[in-house]
Amino acid sequence: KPNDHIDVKFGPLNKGKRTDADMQRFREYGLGQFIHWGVYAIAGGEWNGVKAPTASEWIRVWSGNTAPPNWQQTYDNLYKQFNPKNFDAKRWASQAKQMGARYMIITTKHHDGFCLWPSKYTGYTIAQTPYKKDIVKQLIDAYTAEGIDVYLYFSIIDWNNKDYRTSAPKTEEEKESYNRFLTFTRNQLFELMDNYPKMKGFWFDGTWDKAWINAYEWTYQLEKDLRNAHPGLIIGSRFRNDEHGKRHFDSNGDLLGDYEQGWERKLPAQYEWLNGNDWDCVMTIPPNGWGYIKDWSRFYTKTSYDLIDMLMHSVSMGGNFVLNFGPDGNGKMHTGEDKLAKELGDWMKLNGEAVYGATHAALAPSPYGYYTQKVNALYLTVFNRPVNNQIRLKIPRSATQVPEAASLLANKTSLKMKFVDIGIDLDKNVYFDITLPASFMSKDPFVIKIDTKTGK
Ligand code: FHN
Repeated sequence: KPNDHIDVKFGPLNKGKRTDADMQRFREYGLGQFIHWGVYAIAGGEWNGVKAPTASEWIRVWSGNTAPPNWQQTYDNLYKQFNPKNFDAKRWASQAKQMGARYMIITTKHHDGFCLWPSKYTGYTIAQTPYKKDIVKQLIDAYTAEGIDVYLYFSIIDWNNKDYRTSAPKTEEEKESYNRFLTFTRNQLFELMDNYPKMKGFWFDGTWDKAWINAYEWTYQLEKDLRNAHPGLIIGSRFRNDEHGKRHFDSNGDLLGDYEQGWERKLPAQYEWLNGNDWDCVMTIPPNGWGYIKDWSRFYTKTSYDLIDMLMHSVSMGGNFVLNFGPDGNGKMHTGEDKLAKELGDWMKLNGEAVYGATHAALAPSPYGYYTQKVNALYLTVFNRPVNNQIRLKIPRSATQVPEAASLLANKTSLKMKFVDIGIDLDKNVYFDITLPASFMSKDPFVIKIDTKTGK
């Protein structure tokens, strides 16, 4: 936070954390699913066997000497082939449920401008494809029926709209054109909220262009209007900036929106960096690339171990972890995604209690893994099992929750736990040793549940 207070007129609509039930629900999701789906799925990151050196959903702007001739024209006509015969919204929703996701974010429109819903404000939509049916509606219905909340990803960048621009408009003509674009954007957002009243929030993207940044007064008003029209609506920090061009946080360091949305393919190393804000981490399975990628053999893809590590890292710091899926042009998930969803789901079935509704524990980071906490329970997800099988807890004397008993969360086996006087910093901390039975083996990270009671 800067020391000097700066005058900001177009900062957050409300400062401080939201305390309403919708936001509390968001805070407790723990695990989410992101889905990037659009006409780029037909290409799958390559064309005629040549792999594009870009993220798969950016393939339209594939340039250089590997790009096929007239590539953008080819891309812009792909929608005429979009006919995902294997798409079954209920199957996706059931898979997400099995995986343990509590919310899902769907790309209603990515940077290419193609809309997965039949928007009346453009002709570049699902209604113009051979498939025709409204995909957003099917997904909202199927996921909501599974108890999974749906959020709508919406890209402000729209390569298909001739009024969209990156640089600030200068001439009168440019200003008029950009105003048309702003009205178009606003219309689409209201259309989405009207069409799909069950949606819980917008996940905005592509808001870094100068033209959008300069429209701060207009975006400020739009945020107000969106929130008024849809009580409880959740919007992250990517939507807009203040009048000094500051994005995510205004010039005084105050969060713009309900949660911090800057953790894309990265995680905070320290809890303190987050300033107590709500946040989400969105993550790809390949190193980068959000849309369908046919060939996974050319790079490292994350394992379920990696994903559980990132999930627990996020939840231990009070955030949600959102795993991205990029289905193919026929509506099928990548087989690698199917496998990971199953593995993650199996783990969540045993250990989800340490995730849902759990949050940051005010303890020093553990060398064994990650702490999460609820009222009267502390959870330690162990990734680094000590060779002596003794898990040492270091509890500050100032802690309001005191350990009482320990068990393995997955099978309820109770574990021996005893207070130990290790002879150092006793004025500040108390130590407990939990013994893991030598016979207990686990190929996956495992969770120790520590029942706690209030008191000293
Ligand atoms: O450019 C996009 C990218 O394709 C993808 O949609 C991610 C998801 O967070 N967001 C943008 C980059 O920040």
